[in-house]
Parts: sequence; C-alpha cells; structure tokens
Amino acid sequence: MNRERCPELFKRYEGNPILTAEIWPYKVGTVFNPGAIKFNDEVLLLVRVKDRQGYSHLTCARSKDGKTNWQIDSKPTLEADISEGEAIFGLEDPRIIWLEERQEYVISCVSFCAGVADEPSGVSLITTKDFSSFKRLDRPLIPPNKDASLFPKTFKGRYALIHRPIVEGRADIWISFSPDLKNWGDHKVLIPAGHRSWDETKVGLGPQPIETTEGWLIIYHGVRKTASGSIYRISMSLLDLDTLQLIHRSKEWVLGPKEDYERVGDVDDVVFPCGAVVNKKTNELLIYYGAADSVVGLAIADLDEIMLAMVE
Ligand code: BMA
Repeated sequence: MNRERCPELFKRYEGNPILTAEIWPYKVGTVFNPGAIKFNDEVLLLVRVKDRQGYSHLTCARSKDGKTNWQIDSKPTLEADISEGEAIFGLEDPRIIWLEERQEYVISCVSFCAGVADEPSGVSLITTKDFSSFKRLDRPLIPPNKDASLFPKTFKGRYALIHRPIVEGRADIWISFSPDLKNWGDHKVLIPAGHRSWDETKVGLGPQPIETTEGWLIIYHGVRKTASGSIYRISMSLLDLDTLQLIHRSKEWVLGPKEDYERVGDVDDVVFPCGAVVNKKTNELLIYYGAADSVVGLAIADLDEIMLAMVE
C-alpha cells in the first residue's frame, strides 16, 4: 500500500535509535525497554541496561527535549537488592508514575523472586523523589508476574495496578485494587490476549497509563509466535476515567518491527515500550521503546489522531 496515502500513526524519530550501548558512559551489553517520565523540566528515561554478564539494572538518562543530548548516569542508578528478596541478576522493564496521593514517584519493574524455586519473575514497587535514593514497597502480588504499573491517582480511595500474571498458561492483562498498597484484591482480566490475531500468544502493558480527556490511554504489547520466532508489536485501548472499565480496543496493531534496528538484535522483531510522555504544547505522545532488545527508539503520534484511530 502507498505509504503516503496510509501514513503510520506513530512516526519514528529521524534520529533513531536515540540510545545505544556505544554511547553509554560505562561498559554494557545492550540498552532497551526504558520507563519515561517528566522530571525537573526534562524527560527522564530509566533505561534497562543488560551488562555483559547478561544481568539487567536500571540507569537514568535525561534530556531537555526528550530527543537529543542525553545525560546518562555514570554508573547503575538502581540495581536488584537481595535483602529485599530480589534475585541479584535483574531489574527489568520499569514503568514510572508520579503518585499524587503520596507525592512521590513509583517505579514498577520486573524483578526475580530470590528464595522461590526457579526464581520466577515478579513485580517490585520502588518509590523515589529524586531518582537517586530509592525505597521498596511490599511486593504487590505473587509470581509469576510482570508488565505492571500503578495509576497515578486513586479511585474511590483505592490504588489500582495493571499487571500481567500467567494464569493456567494464559498471558492476559489484569487489574487489581488496594486500599494501602499492601493488600491487593478485586482482581479482574482487563485486556485478554487476542483470538487468532497478532496478539494471540500474550499481551502485556506498555507504558504507564496516560490520562487523556477521553479516558486512560493504555498502550500494550502483543505477541504472536510464528514459525520463525515471536513478533512483538503494540496497540492501544482506552479505559473509563472513573470506573477503569475497558471502553475501546484497537482492532489492529499500530507499531511493529520494520526498521533494521527493530528487526535485528539480541532478540529479533521486537518493539517494546515501557514509557511515554505527553508534550502538551504540541499535543503529541512520545513513546520510548526497546528495539530488538538492543537499543532505544522513539516514536511520536498526535493525541487526537490516536483517539480517532482507536475507534476506526
Ligand atoms: C518479554 C520481556 C521483555 C523483552 C521481550 C522480548 O517477555 O522479557 O523484557 O523485551 O520479552 O525479548
């Protein structure tokens, strides 16, 4: 199809990939799957860094325009902490929100459960005000679980958490609620994996939930296993602002591996966003994504066009 007549909703930034292992201030293997948030008038990315042992940690990269001149911490910013029950080999795929209620940032990332057979993946909730000192909250849910984020607000006094447990072999997106960030319940499937479609193998949350006038924008990744491997693409859905019920889900994926840096890397054919920021002046959504588990890309879409595309 003629690309002019059918432009893609998300436009890749022309300077992609924006972050690579080559520009890192210390020796690493790959850099990908960053969380993103506005912090002190800058875009802050908390980037998943895989070292040359194959273990992951998180490192801050900051930029005034969210595109260029990234200032990267000179050493790991946040690492797994065995005294907190996290197996030492990894923190992965962070999502970040500013939690109004507690006036602090909460990072939800994948960690691995030390002391549990086979060290399954679980979710760590980590708070910070400055991205240099951090405090763990209680682990919200039992493993296996990943792809989690809190909402930045409470709903009738309850915190809400999106997450992706594996239940009876199924990988659907769930939502759970808590009055105190300790006790979680009212668990429901929010976005099930697709049926015979591009997202039939599994789905999981992408960036943190984004509040818009139309509802909470939930960008999620979907996976299809094919004869030549899995393909990770993304799509969008919308939740009611108050009830968090699903009100729209796009029928099609909106961004998938196409460029070389998305198609070939440590894991081929992966686009995997964990963070997004809104540019209020331009009405644009900027999503930051890991490409082929090797580098960081940026893709940008107009928020009104996103809403129109959702209901198509
Ligand atoms: C998922 C997560 C991501 C990774 C993706 C592709 O299960 O582990 O961290 O980017 O697989 O390898």
